[in-house]
Amino acid sequence: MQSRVVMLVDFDYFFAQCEELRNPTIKDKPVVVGVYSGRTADSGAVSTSNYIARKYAVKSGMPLFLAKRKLEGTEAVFLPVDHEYYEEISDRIMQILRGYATNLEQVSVDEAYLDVTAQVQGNFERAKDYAQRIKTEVKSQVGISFSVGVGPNKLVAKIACDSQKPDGLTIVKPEEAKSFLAPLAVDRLLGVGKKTSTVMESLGIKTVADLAAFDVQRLVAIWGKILGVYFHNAANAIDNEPVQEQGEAESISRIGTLKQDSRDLAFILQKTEELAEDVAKDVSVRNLSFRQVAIYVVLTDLSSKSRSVTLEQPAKDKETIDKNVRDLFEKFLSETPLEIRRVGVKVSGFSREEPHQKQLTNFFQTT
Ligand code: TTP
Ligand code: CA
Repeated sequence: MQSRVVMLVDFDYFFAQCEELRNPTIKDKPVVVGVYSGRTADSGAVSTSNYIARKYAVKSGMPLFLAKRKLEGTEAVFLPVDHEYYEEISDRIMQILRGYATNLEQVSVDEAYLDVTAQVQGNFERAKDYAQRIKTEVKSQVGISFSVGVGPNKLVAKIACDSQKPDGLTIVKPEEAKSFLAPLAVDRLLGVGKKTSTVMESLGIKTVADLAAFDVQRLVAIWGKILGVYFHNAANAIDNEPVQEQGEAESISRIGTLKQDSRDLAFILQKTEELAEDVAKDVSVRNLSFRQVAIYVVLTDLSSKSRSVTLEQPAKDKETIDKNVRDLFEKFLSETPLEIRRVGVKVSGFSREEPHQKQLTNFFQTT
């Protein structure tokens, strides 16, 4: 049987890279993005940092005052998180990635699995060129670099990606997969947390190779059938989880910032039509129909508002989005004297429900 070709794409130092994109003059300095709790000027925690800051041992989750101390005497730049902006960048990249894959499964704001088996005809040499092409495309279109791991399944692709960052491209062919995992510590496998790895260590299992060689019946006796078999398979680089679209039953949206604050309907609609085009593309790629159209607005005083309308019939086309967005904005502008700074377009109420297959990863949320 032909092997699947699965990619895991993970954007490099994502929040900090977005900040560099917005302001390239900070690129050569340590950049730290953090959540400021507001109690004192320096209270809060580091979300992420660029690789220059990481040289000074700055880490995600570290208190900001500690990061400041480590970067003393440098020209370090500290910035507060701006999730909406990162989501906007993330959406643009995901949209590009989606065009390169049969299936795309977004796992977080900066990570997605792509099934590209058909696109590269199951060939891992081709997969390398293909991954390079996607990297070049995203870099030139959006300006963001990412690392990518390619393997015969999600498990191997993820670990391959983690092995070389930033701007990495790591290919693990099916016949290399088992030996690639063998020397790694067991806790590199998804689902093997601190508690599990301590028990495993007491059984003499330290590396993935140890786990692969361990009697599967004993694993089942200790962890039960589902987990025991999962551990055995994972250690042997076997993972049949499909790459599948997730969370699409909720909504599809795009947000953008106007070139200048405005109350001019035509000017605003120019932007929302761009956004609607992306939304409509996404809707069509996923073969959905929507029943609700909504707008999202950030005003000059930074307050945000949304308005929505329910359609009489499900629709799938851009014109329906445009028309309803226009109606919603006409009404909205008559209700506020303020200028608009950012706008969003959202559709929801999808009528085609995909059977929701239970994911093995769901078992691990609490470990
Ligand atoms: P990661 O992918 O873990 O990290 P990263 O993208 O910053 O760096 P790299 O992949 O190059 O190692 O996390 C993605 C984003 O999630 C990150 O940019 C910021 C956010 N994040 C937090 O807010 N808190 C955290 O503790 C971590 C680990 C990440
Ligand atoms: Ca990342």
